[in-house]
Amino acid sequence: MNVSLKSELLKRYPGNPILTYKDLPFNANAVYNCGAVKFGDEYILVPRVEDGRRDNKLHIARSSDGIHFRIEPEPIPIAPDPETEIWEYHRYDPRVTYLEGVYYITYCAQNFGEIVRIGCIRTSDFKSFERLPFFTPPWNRNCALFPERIKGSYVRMERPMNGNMAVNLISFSPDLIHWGRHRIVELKPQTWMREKWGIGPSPIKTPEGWLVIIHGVWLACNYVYRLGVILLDLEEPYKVVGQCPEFILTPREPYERSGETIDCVFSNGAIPEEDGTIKVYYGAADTCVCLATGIIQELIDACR
Ligand code: BMA
Repeated sequence: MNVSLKSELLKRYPGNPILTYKDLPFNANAVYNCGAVKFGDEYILVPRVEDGRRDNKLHIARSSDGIHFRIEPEPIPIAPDPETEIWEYHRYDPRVTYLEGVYYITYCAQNFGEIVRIGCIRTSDFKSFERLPFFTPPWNRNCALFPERIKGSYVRMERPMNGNMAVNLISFSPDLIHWGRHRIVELKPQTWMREKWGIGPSPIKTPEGWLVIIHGVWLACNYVYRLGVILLDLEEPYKVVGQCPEFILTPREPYERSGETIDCVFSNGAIPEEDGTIKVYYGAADTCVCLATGIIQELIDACR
């Protein structure tokens, strides 16, 4: 692979950021990293909101054009884990997947002791939400479901951690409760993702493979978060069939370079459109929500 892109493949919406703490009807520190999905004619974002105590909650934001969003003042009501009755203190980085007629939201669930694992809720109307048992054991902070079963199994990509070591896995389940048959997803390491990488939004099915937007982390004076793209095999999704060696979005604008976390673009929500474009919603500097667009075929070609 010897791609040299003429420019980054994602193009920023000129009116960025599209959501900031000023759009919230209460005192808050930041709003960023949102899950995203089309619900009928409506665009729905599920942003991470840091309130005035800097506690993390998940909210719903709605839009008719995918650009101007109205955020609901109350966080999503999430019950304690049905088995352990543990109620996590912070919820963040939600990923929304439409699967067999239901919207699943996987998110980071973190308690006072800083233990972090994946929680999962589901909804069919974005008004009432049902909680599933904890989706992973501790320590895990990246998890997205695939939007359909593969060979009869539910599939997810996840990233358990061991200290600073992280490994990306594809796991399978017969029932969304018991997970196993883990397979490692191995990329060709690139400098810009040297420290670690992980899944962004849930995978998008294309005729040429599962298109997966990822984030990659490089340690300069601080961690620098960038976005990239890979293509996974449709039937055996632990096999990487394409990888764009270059990043597709890197922090350049002031709202990406300065904020709560400097030099950070991070995405966990994207919406493919019928005209072949994709809207990628990303958190900038862990402070605000931004939008970038791309052309799906260009992303696939860059992976090939
Ligand atoms: C990751 C996650 C993201 C965050 C990023 C940069 O580990 O916690 O929510 O945007 O770090 O701080």
